[in-house]
Amino acid sequence: MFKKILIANRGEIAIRIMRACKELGIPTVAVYSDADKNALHVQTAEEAIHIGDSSPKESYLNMDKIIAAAKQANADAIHPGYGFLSENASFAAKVASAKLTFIGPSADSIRAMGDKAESKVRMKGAGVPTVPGFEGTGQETSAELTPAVQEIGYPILVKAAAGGGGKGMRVVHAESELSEGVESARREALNAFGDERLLIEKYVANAHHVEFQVFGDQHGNLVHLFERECSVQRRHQKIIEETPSPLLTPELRDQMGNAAVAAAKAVGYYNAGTVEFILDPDTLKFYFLEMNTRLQVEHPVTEFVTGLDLVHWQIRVASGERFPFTQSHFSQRGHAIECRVYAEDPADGFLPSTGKLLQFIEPRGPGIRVDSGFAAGSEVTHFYDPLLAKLIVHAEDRPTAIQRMQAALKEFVVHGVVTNIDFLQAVLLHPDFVNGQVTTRWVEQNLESDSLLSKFQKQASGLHILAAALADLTIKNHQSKIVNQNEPDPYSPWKMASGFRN
Ligand code: MV4
Repeated sequence: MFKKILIANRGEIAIRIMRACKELGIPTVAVYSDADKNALHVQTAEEAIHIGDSSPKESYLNMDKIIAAAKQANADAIHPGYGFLSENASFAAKVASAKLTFIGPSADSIRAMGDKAESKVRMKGAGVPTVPGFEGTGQETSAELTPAVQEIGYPILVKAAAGGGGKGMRVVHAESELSEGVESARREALNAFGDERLLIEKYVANAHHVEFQVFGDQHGNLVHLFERECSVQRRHQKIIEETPSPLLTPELRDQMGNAAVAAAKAVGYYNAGTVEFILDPDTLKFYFLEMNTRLQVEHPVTEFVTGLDLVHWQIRVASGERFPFTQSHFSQRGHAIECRVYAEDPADGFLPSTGKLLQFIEPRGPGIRVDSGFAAGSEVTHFYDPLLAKLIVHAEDRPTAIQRMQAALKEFVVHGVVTNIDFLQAVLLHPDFVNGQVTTRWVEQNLESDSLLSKFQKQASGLHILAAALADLTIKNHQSKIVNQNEPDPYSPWKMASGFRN
């Protein structure tokens, strides 16, 4: 087993990984940028090494500085978390060349899945359903494309082969838009990825995003850990995730799970990964989209319903241990939902909100988990993702989980920055969500028709200023009494002030 692990990340995920290390008795090393010198992840680790200024390029994305820090601290493994270098095949390879263990899949698996054209060909070969379309050569002009596109039928989606996560995509509805759509997608792909290759697919409109967690060891054992429904998202940013998906039947779950395992095995996958599908709610046909070769933000819902600690096992299989469980060991117990609490303003175009957290009280109770990287007094800066916390609940069934989430969101007190908490409540209350009918375009469609946002427009910004001033006073009072800020204070003025916000 490893003697010491460096965590090449920040915020809630760094702290989540440190908890697993602590349980395994492995000391941890944090790395941090200028902006993070007082961050919680730095205080949570046994050791911390400063790696550069606040811009990610100079710190959390700097491979050489991170590897040097691991060497300096005498760590023998690096956990990349998600984002940053987690899906960078060169980083995984460099870590291995430095005689350190990358806690994740092989560099080859990362590379194979990073190229959407290559991965699609491999998936087809492995019998995994993919969206009808084509990839490859002969795409020089739209004249050459026209006959092939006619065969697929409009609407089509043009994607960058080097893309992923929705970057560089264009929907084309008719032949008259084809050349413009292809040319602009090609320019954008070249600009963003330095690679102008494109994929062309039938556009599956109004689909659900259903992904499967997979997990394997380095001895060929690989299972799936069921699905996560992630359709509540806006501009490719997920907002709410849950498991089980309200849409899947046991038969469909088996088919998709088997396809996910086949997809992972086709690239010799080990460690934690996620196979993304789109699911057409009318035909219940599903199609492979891409595989994310990392631990995902929303992994806690899977941990709740399967009882498996994914990070714990990531570390054990990375050290060469066998994964002792087979598929039949796992079942889904109850229902779990995750809400991403962002420091952003839904009433102002979801603009990120920065500042000092004057008050930060997380909900607690049976079936409630909060993964966060902040505490009262923490600074939210514009350098990093505005995710404040992940609020995850687990209950016996979906209606009870929704109620538990609503109650927990009501108890979550954040002052000093604007949050999306009221917006999350509005989604949870919406009949489309309650009925499990949300598709990937739902937030944008409902925001455009204004039914979700209208209640926030009225919320005058003056109230926030007043609230922040009051919170500042409260915090100073609390500090002088040395009150544990993790204990909700039943007499807090925030219990009353929160009435403003409804
Ligand atoms: C699609 C699609 C519809 N039809 N492909 C978005 C990100 C990338 N993973 C691929 N994506 C999509 N590919 C076809 N042929 C719709 C999406 C899509 C989407 C997929 C998953 C989650 C959210 C999404 C939001 C918009 C579009």
